Amino acid sequence: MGQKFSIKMRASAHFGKQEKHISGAERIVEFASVGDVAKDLIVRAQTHSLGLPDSINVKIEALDENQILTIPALRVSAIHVENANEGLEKAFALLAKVGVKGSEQLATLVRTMRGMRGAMLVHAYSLNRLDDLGLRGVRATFMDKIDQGYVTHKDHYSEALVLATKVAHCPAIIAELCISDDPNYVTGYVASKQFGYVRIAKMKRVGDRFGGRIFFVTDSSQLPTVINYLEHQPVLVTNIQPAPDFGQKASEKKWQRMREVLEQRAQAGLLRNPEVLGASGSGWVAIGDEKFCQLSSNDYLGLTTDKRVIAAQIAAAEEFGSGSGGARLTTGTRKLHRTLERALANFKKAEDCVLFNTGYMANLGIIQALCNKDSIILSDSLNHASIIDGCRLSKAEVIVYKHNDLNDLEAKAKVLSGKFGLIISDAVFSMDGDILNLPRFLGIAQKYGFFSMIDEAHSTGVLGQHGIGLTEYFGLKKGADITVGTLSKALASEGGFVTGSKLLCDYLRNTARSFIFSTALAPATVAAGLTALEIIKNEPSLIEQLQNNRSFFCAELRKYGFSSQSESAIVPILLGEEHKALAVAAALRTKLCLCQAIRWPTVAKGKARLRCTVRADHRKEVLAYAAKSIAECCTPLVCIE
Ligand code: WAQ
Ligand code: MG
Repeated sequence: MGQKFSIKMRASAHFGKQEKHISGAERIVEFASVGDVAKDLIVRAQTHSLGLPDSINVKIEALDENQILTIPALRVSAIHVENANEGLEKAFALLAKVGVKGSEQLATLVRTMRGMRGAMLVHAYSLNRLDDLGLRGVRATFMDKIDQGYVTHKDHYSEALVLATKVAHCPAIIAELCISDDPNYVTGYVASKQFGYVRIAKMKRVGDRFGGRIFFVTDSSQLPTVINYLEHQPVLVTNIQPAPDFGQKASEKKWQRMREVLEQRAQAGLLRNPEVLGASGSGWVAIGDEKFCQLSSNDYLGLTTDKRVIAAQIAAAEEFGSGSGGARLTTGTRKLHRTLERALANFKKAEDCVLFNTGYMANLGIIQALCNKDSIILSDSLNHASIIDGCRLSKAEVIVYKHNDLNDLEAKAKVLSGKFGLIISDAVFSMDGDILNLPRFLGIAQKYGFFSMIDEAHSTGVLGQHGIGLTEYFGLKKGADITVGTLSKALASEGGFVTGSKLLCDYLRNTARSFIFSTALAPATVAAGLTALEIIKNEPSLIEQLQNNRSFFCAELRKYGFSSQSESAIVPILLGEEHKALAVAAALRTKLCLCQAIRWPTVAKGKARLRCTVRADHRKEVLAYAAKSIAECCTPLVCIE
């Protein structure tokens, strides 16, 4: 064997004065391998999931052959535990065996391990920290395993076993405790010469950001020797055994990730478990034996319980059957589908219309059909998930602009002018209720040569004197190139649609995959939408009623100190923390108001809210009562608006 060299790699990224650690690794290799291994480590730095480094340090030094200690790896075992608490308990019990006692103190120490670069040296018996190196801690270096075949990816287990073996052989260190600082890596270990390297399946919950290492030192007078050994003594570890697993059967193990995700969501107040609602009527809904004021429905005009809509639905089912029995391009198209498409085109003052099965599928299908990997899409940061998913599916380059910030949009559009692409925005943002500045939006699309696309899910039947939507609201002659709408909100049925030029619609019927490969909407569903549309056309007073209710409700809320100003039917009350939103919603339940707490992933984490929706069929007394109840339920808490 020839002379050995140590190779160390450290990669980081700089943000102003701040340095972010990306990746670090070290090897001990023979001279002939230095080049290859250095290259592997650099590639590892360049491909780390934490991001691209802007600085990579590689240090190569010769080692004194006589100095190198070669030691066999600690013996390894693994413990399966159900959760992090049990894992820590098991870890503390093992440490107690070698005299490191005090579960509570240890638990506190563990929680303080955050942002550490090295290990804490802690007195084995008093549990006081001995080093004064703060977040830097003490780093064990100059170590590697023998016969490793230079794997470049990070292998948590074998790297940890090498370190643990070196540390366990340090004079005056009796044991080690390790929890990864990677929020997704929950397996940790305790190690000592006495009980070996014991992997513990869970030492923290997925998502927890703490992590670090503690080396337990028996004799504080030995501190200089300890630090010198850790920092300078080269160690090669032999006889690394494959990672022992946790004794779970493979058939069990594959389900583990699902359990963990649900567990973690539950802890964070993010687990969904929808309420089962009963009968509904004008502005109310039953849950069990009680009638609630319905403050969370998108049935903005209250037409889902309109007798005419329901009668049309029944008649269509009786005539055409309960389902359409085929896709639109095969055997699913009935006269009703075309009639509704023409009626919608007419209502939106467009040449043509294509029905989709949901608004979600409309966005998915349209965006994917229009754009490919050579296109660009400019998309508002708060656009609906269906738009985001459509963008992803299209493989286009997506440029997200600041929410409703058309200066930002214009700046970005200007740079990209000349490319083929699409600018997309919700017309009314579903969780904030704010409205797109359509004239300016269309102006930008026109000026820089992009398609304009808006999603009028929450403005159709709501905005403009006749409920036509944003174009009418702004008094424009011509709307966006591509206008998406839904039948499932003001139009009291279900399904999505797009209106625009005949060329656009012919193109989509031939290329939009979510249209082509879905069974056509059921005739009854189409008939309900068609009837609701006729009602809206004949009774614009419904929209006026909705708008009156909306301004009344906002004014009532303002009486209690809220800043509610919405122009749409959506009136959000921002609460921030997820548990807080859940608490207010629960309190409102006791007052017979049903108002949904909206949480991640529907809105950003920490931006949970009540999403109140006003309907045309809410009575004023009920809205006044609801506003008062909301104020009472929010009072013990602080709203962030
Ligand atoms: N010397 C001292 N402390 C270190 C060192 C080092 N060379 N490297 C890391 N640490 C400390 C530091 O505080 C880190 O924040 C913390 O340890 C965790 O480091 O069998 O991945 O690299 O599957 O995130 C355990 C493997 C994996 C269990 C541990 O540690 C298994 C891991 P990480
Ligand atoms: Mg780490």
